[in-house]
Amino acid sequence: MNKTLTTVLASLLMSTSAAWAASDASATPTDGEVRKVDLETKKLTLKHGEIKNLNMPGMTMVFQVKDPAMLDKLRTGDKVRFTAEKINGAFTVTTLEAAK
Ligand SMILES: [Cu+2]
Repeated sequence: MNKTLTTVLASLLMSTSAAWAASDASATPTDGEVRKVDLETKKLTLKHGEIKNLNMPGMTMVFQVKDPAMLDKLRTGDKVRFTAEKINGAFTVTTLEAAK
């Protein structure tokens, strides 16, 4: 392998891991639609777009919520904007607001 190519590959690797580190630090808001609100188990089912900081494509899935009060005003079919993070191994909605 020639030296130029090695340098290019090395810097490519570094910028990729830097991007990962940055995305771990800050959650990007994602669009979602409420599919189910479970007040008993404090869980929320969302159909969501790509969640960049979790490296997750769009899908419908169940989330924990950081604050159960988030669930109070939600109804099935509501459009929301939310951020999610992995907390203690569980995908957790950390912020949530109604989408306009
Ligand atoms: Cu998902």
